[in-house]
Amino acid sequence: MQNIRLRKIQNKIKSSEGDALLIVKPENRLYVSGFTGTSAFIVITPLESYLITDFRYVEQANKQAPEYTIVDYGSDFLACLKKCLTEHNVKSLLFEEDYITYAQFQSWQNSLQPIQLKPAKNIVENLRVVKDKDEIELLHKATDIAEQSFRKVLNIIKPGIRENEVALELEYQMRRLGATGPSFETIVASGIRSSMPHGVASDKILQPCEFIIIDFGAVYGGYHSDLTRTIIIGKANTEQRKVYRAVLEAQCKALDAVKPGITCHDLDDIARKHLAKYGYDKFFGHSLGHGVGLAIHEKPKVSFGSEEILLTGMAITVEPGVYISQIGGVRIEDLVIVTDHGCINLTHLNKDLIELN
Ligand SMILES: [Mn+2]
Repeated sequence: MQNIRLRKIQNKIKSSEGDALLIVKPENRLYVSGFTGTSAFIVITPLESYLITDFRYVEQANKQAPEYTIVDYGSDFLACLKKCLTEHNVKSLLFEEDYITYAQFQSWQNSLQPIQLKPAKNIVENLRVVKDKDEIELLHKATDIAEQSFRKVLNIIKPGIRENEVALELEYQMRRLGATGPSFETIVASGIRSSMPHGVASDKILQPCEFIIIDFGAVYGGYHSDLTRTIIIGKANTEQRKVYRAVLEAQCKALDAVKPGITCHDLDDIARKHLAKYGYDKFFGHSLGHGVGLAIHEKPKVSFGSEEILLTGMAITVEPGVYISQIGGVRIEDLVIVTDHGCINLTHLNKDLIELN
């Protein structure tokens, strides 16, 4: 796969204003090379590809990135980079403008003269947006791990335990099942805290009859899963049932509409309009979803302002929510892959309101 990706990048460089591309962003580096280490610089020219790293990673890079010439930069990375670029007659070097700090830019600009640095955006990200078969399999596995963990953790949720105990248990189970870590800081937001869409687990004690939003995911093979379920300990009251039903219906409507060709704006609008029927749209203050892959949030943006169009092979979340101060919040999130005629939902957990005894 990496060689196909590399050829595509090389074609992009040929039609760009640069002679080479420098990749530093970890997920882009992993995507184009297969290298999982935490420190390396990738240089791609239309004909060559280099992975420049230090002593710690040379052996690993040789194993993981066979498409690349591995270079140990010794003690001076910039001198090594300049030599490599000069040998290939590179006059302008594209760099990831949304990742490099101003300090790095200045230091590179000084050291690499007379080579010009050219800001570039989304060269690799635009390729990452459509997932191939291997990537979909990893997303599937990452989702399975999260779901199995959730089922186990449901058994320990009861009044008296703390939100962060639930989060810890989920993360422990995910690691046991092969995850390299959680996709992000696990959200367990109960009671009035559930009206904070991103309430990470706190030391709040779970109480009966409160909503508990649990938003979490596992990383597997570099790929992230992302799912949310809202549960309750004991029986939900009429208002809680109404909020839950509205969110679930909005989510199902949006899921039914996922297919190639629809704009992200229109998809978002379907869920939002449905919530409006209940008067809840004003409590849905975030986007419907986002792309997921090597990063937890990546293209496309599935939001009201987004004109991006869904394509077969995209991986997106569909996660409407309603958050009412003092009553609490509900969010339901699935991760789906866009297919030629609709989508495959990777998330299989039941979506009826879970009322724990
Ligand atoms: Mn999400």
